[in-house]
Amino acid sequence: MTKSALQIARAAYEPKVPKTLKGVVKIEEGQPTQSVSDQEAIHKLFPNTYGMPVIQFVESSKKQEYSPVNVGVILSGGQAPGGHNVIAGIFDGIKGMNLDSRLYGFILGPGGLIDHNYMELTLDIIDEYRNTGGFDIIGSGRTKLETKEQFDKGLEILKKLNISALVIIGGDDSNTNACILAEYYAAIQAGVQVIGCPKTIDGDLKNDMIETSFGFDTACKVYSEVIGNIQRDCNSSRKYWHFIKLMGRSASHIALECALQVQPNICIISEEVEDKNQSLDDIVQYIADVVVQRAADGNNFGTILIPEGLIEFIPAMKKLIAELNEYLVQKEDEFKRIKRSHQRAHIIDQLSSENSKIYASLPEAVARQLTLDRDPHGNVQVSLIETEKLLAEMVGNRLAEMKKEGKYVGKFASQVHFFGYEGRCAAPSNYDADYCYSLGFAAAGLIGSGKTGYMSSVRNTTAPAAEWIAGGVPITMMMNMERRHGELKPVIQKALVKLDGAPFKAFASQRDTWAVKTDYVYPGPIQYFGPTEVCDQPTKTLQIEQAEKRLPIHLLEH
Ligand code: FBP
Repeated sequence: MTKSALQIARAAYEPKVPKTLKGVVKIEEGQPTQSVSDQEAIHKLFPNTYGMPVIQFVESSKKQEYSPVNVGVILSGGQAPGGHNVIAGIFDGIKGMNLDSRLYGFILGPGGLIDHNYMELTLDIIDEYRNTGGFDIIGSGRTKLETKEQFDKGLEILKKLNISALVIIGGDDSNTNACILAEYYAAIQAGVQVIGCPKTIDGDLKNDMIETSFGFDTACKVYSEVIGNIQRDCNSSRKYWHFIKLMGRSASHIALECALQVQPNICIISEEVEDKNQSLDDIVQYIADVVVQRAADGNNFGTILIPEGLIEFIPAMKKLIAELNEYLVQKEDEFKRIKRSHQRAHIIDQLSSENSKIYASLPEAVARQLTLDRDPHGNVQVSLIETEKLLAEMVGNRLAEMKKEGKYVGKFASQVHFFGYEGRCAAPSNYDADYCYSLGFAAAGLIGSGKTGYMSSVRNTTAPAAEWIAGGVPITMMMNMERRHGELKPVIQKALVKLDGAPFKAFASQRDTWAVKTDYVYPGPIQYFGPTEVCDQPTKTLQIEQAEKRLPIHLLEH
């Protein structure tokens, strides 16, 4: 296989790890823990794995003997840079405990466990993938591991391969399921430990104990590089407004982090839109006003960051989508019989007056997407809505109205972009390479200590890697009860952008200046070799959050 010069050089990179993971290590257990809320209900559902202590690895003077262990690993959900290093960390960790230990990878996600599709990961394979992006070493998938039948089917292959520990690398849902699986295997005394690992570029799996999910750092750096390039382009030609949608599913962490890195003219934060009960019209007007203001200074260009999940956070759009879902599910046949060219008018006629007004105001293509692109349950697929095009078109229309009213004299031309897949498999930044390897190594340590129902954790990551704190957090500690598909279920709380959190406040305190001034920052590409301030910086979000823990907030805003 031909490799690039960077790939070859990068293969030799040795991830930096916490001091406490290097030599002889023992575990230190904290106090018993509680779930974030609904303690009684969660305790009842997890009698075997509830209340366990937080664990930290510390240096030890006494070398411990370990028996060989066979471990299985699964990559679950969307790709995130660093997954291969988690696997390398697990491999080196269990081999370090006993050279006869073995690692098996289940192919294409949780489905591989259920379908008994696996491969052994040997040193030559692991070496091929060290410090590389992607999940292609074993592939990933979105099958949900949640039923007893699946758990039992999985246990068959685990028993056959003599696997006594399974590491599930995934987001909040996959780790919730890892916790349920750990509890089930503990309850039936299956002899299989289950350990989770926090992955997702979206950055929404984090809490007091988990500082960040891996992949967020690299993905945001890739998007910020490209947005920076776009900003230089638009500051050079001075003729386009760029509408840039960024992945992140519901949460706006990626958009916020990129905004902190590049200082765009506008960044919309979905959580704020919901909190302020803003309508689509409010957002359009806000953007149009900034365009008008900049045009008055002769600046007919700019950048606007839009989080992927925006539509679902606009309360009025949510209501419209709910009514559309109901109508389309109930009257599907009637709707299908209507001529395509008459469908829009028909929907406008059927909806309540408030929703009908909003629907009528949407550009033709988006209105069509709302009624045609539906999932197998008949629901509108909100994620497919091209919000960047929707906003560009609506802002253009609004500006034309404002021009007629004599309120705007500039020129408006737009370009649209969507960045997501471009960053999910990038070669991990030094931060992600180090963080992931440490997470994997910590997972091996948890296995060696006989733990189950834990998520591997590495904290204090804004300090030099040697000072990072590695250990494990009971997954039940992150849980609460939430209504999902009409049923109350125990789940890990998803972390959305906190409007009273320091990263949002840092952004909010500067956005009005960024809107009118051209105050762009051009972060440039991720650097893998060079001075530490260039190569090893964590995200702005993490730096600001960690600083908040140390300083009173009013000192952070300036
Ligand atoms: P995970 O939550 O599984 O890590 O996936 C993140 C993500 O990249 C989201 O940002 C995005 O909405 C989604 O995956 C896209 O999914 P798919 O890969 O199935 O197109």
